[in-house]
Amino acid sequence: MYPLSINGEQLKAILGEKLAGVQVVDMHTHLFSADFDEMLLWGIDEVLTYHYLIAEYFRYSPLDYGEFLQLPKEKQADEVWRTLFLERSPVSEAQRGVLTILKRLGLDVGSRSLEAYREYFRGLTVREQIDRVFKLAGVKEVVMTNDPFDPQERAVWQRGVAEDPRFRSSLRIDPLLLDFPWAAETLQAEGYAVTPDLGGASAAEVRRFLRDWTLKINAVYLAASLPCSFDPAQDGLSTRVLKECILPVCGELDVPFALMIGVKRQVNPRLGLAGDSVGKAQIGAVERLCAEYPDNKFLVTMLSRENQHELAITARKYRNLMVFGCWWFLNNPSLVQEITAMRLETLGLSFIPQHSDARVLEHLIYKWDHSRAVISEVLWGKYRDLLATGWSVTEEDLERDLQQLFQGNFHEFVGR
Ligand code: FIX
Ligand code: ZN
Repeated sequence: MYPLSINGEQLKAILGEKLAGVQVVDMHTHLFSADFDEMLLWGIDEVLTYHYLIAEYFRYSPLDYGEFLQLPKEKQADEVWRTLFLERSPVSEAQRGVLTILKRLGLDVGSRSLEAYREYFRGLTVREQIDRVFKLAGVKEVVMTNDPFDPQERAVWQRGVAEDPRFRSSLRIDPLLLDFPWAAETLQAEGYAVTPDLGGASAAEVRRFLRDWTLKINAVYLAASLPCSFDPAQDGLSTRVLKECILPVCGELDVPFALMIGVKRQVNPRLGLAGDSVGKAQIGAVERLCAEYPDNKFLVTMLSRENQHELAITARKYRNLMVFGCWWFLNNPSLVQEITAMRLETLGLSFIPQHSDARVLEHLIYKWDHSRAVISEVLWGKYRDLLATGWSVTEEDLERDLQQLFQGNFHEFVGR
């Protein structure tokens, strides 16, 4: 028997404390290290113009979409603040997130003074703010989304990026799968002999491109965000690129391929980034890849709530599949609770419970605060059930399990 076993009363407090103290690895964000200059978004105006909030702003505003999006950022932020915070109570998850950020930064949430919040940020440097936010959010490292098709980002890598161990890289290659002829033009311009129909030596050249970039940026995984119609059983350029280029390079370099499945891009293009939606995908696509490529590793998240159960079941069948995160429209407390409980019941501790998808530095604070609180409640319920059987749970057990969920599963799967 373990003399240090915790009883039910102690468990909640200890678990909350341990979870608050765990330094998480955030395996998918849209953040950048300070060396990427203005590509790293931070500050109150960026927080207020997050595309989640823009979508909610247009639920209430009659303003023309184009007119709004052409306003300077500060004016957009004024509009969002007035509409979503001053004229009604900010009860949505994205609205509440802004308040959590202000509170945790020590600002007076009750003052409702956007000017005072702006004043606070004016006094900071980005490097100071990175340190502060990582500390407040309890984040040890984040994985960036690095796009070799973006000329601005290519220029940064070409001039060289100073190593910051808090920022890991991932190679994001959506255009190769979604619009190969367009991607081929970029590759050609970069000196790879690729034709728009993937003819001749194109496949070998795409592989060379993927290899070069994976090694250049030291990517921990390759990734693509895919539509709900994604189906590698269909013939076509996309399937050829996946099977002849991406998966062979991932296999050769022993790097996982992350599939984020279930987006319906630009359902309302006038909303810009806020115009994407969700659709139910076919789990068969994931099953086939895991079965046909047993030596490849797949990190998978799906956007539709309806796909969550079958995705977890699929992970029971294939150990080369690691399920991660409650993505985007699923990152709401009620859904995180439901999905995390189902995953624990189905997969034990063998999944990655959450990623932030932060687009603005300060998002790390609210996304992780909110997720930690929900996941703590769910875990508490599970440990309580164990105690009820006579099983003992020690503080060391809790530390080990949390380490596995929030750091170890990712690190072991990517092997880096
Ligand atoms: O494709 C993705 O990585 C998505 O997460 C984003 O592009 C999306 O716009 C987002 O910010 C979701 O949180
Ligand atoms: Zn994302």
